[in-house]
Amino acid sequence: MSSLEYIYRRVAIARIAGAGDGSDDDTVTERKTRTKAKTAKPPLYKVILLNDDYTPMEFVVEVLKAVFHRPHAEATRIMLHVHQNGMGVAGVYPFEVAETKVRTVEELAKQAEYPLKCTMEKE
Ligand code: TYC
Repeated sequence: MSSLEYIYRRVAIARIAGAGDGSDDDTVTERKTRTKAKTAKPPLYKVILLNDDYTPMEFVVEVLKAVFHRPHAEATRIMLHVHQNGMGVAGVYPFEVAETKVRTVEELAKQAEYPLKCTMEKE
């Protein structure tokens, strides 16, 4: 008997025996069906601006507009929040984006010789 014939016979026997319908005694090995949709969820990081006594308010507003793409009114609101509360969230991003924004803010502040500081924190 060829191996193909052998397989056909096994299948025929299994059918007659009531298998071949996905039941446990089927000859086919099955993988567990995925029951939950696989949603990739990258961790997000808050970019936090810190208050200080020397960086001008207008400079912080311009940074929020240029680096964090905040409209003028929202940039002003965030800056005032930081001014009054000591710190505030400028934006929330995946790790590498947040890292780049922190570095950009620090570079702009350094160039302008202001002590503006910025950190990041996992959400
Ligand atoms: N406190 C600063 C001032 O009075 C303004 C300021 C706001 C500085 C937000 C930093 O992240 C900051 N000029």
